[in-house]
Amino acid sequence: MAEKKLQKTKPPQMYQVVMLNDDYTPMEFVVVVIQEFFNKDRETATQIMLKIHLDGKGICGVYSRDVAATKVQQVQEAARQAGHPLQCLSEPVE
Ligand code: TYC
Repeated sequence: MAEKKLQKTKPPQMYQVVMLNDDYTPMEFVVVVIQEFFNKDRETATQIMLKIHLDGKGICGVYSRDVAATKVQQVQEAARQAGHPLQCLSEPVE
């Protein structure tokens, strides 16, 4: 009889998009970026921005690897176009 393997499918690894504080990017720009690319309302975006400002970094959202990489690119491009040094990265959760 053919060997039967139990097929276990693990949920995919998720990635958190982390934004870093700096001394130059305006708070308002960060709030707008978080609203626009991470689909947060203004109040939530402001809370996340203030957390980054105070703690040095903060999580803007958790996504599959490709989506997280796209978010990072979108933030980097928006910051570059506006001439701000805002930095953002994605890393595996846990
Ligand atoms: N620290 C910046 C300021 O005082 C604001 C800021 C917040 C910058 C969050 C980047 O990811 C950031 N203007």
